[in-house]
Amino acid sequence: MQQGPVRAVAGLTWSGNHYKPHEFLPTDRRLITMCPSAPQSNASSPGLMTIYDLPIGPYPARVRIAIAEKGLQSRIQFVRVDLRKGEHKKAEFLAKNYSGTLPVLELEDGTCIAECTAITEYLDTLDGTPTLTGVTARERGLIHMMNKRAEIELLDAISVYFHHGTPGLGPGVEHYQNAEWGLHQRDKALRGMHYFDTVLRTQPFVAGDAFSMADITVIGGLIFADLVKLPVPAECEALRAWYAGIGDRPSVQNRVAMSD
Ligand code: GTS
Repeated sequence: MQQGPVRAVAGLTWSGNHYKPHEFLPTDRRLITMCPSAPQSNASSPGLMTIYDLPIGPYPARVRIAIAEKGLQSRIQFVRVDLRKGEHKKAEFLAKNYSGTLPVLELEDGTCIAECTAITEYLDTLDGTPTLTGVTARERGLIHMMNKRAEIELLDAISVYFHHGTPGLGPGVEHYQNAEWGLHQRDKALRGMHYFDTVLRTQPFVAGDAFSMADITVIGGLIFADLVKLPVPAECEALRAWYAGIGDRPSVQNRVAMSD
């Protein structure tokens, strides 16, 4: 695990416990793995944090949207991890996240926080004015309930479908697949879409009257649904309208480009 402050330096590649020079110039950062993107701020600014993720990933999207909603871009640098190469299952990455999943937030002191909900909670309370995870006990209870429901009934189900019911990340990474389980989870996700449609017929946002972490998780689910070509059923009109509207938020629109 990395010790001491993280510093993004153009032209350097992370090599386990230090940065080493690239053997070629990083003209196309998408070709460079486990490599920091250009820092969004002066690298010497206090509190610089690192997100290990993949720009187009649905789970990474959750944290990227939260970062933008909180206006924290200037305090984050991104390091790309290549899932198809299985970099997330290598010892170097597992030392940061035992579960071998993206994203991971690394603090300046080397502390690593995995799991989108935990990362979002951390970022949201960083400035003492949470806007995504609720303030009152009632808000927090409802947001966490709906967030977990969005994971179980939608996003995680689609993820299982991707990894089991489709070729997933490919034979080099997918060492066990159970197609029946994958298709079962795909059907669960479709039921989940109908559930969230019902919710959004009676309230503007997933956990009530305000945009929250729970909305972000449903967005992550629908981003993943797009990737695996699992369209929201036409009869889910409220969910489709909500998704169309929420897709206009700058945090959603700019999530992939955020690390360019
Ligand atoms: N419970 C985790 C969280 O909430 O952070 C799940 C994270 C997760 O599954 N992330 C995906 C991953 O690492 C990233 S992405 O598919 O959305 O890009 N998948 C790789 C794998 O092997 O599971």
